[in-house]
Amino acid sequence: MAEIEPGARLCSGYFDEAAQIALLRELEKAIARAPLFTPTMPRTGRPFSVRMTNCGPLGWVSDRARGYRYQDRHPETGEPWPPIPPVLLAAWEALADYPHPPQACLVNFYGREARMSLHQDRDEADFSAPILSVSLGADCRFRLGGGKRADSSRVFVLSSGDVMTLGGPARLRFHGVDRLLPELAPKLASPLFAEGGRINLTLRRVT
Ligand code: MD6
Ligand code: FE
Repeated sequence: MAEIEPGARLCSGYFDEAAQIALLRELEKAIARAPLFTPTMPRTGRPFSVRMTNCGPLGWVSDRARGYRYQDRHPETGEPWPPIPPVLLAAWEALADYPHPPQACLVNFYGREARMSLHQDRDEADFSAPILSVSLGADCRFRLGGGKRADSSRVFVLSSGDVMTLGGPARLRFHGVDRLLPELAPKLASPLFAEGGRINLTLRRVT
């Protein structure tokens, strides 16, 4: 586990290929129950370029009318979110250094053109827990900024199987995904990645 900035730790290749494939099978099942949806921005209603779903007791959603929030139901099916896959709970136990399990696992799916603009994750009531992020599929250019939007930022690559935690002094740093990188290595075999793409999972404490 490398500390890239105070509180920002990167564990490259934490999940080996077999573990990534096992996790993908779990996600295929979760997405069959809780389909990917396209969130929209508060006020403007502009669609995100990523599609999302969640696992766990709570899930993060956004739409024009009600903005960013956590809720216990899928916004389109009205069903509870499926459980967080046990391998992710184990990764949290191993790496989060926090005495309670995650309450939400946000699943972000990036098609080849998707990106995530610079943001802070601050819809949680408690910032003492880290956020743990898992990457699957295509590599991406990840940008880590500072505590203010205008602060300088650094860029590094996140690859399939990597786990990153943002905690402590890094918990509220701005960050985003500039773009996916060309897929050079063979893709992970999954209907989810039929046209390439990337999945990012973020485990969070909410309340
Ligand atoms: C992504 N990640 O990697 C977007 N948020 O696709 C995030 O927005 C993120 O990686 C909080 C903590 C870690 C993250
Ligand atoms: Fe984030």
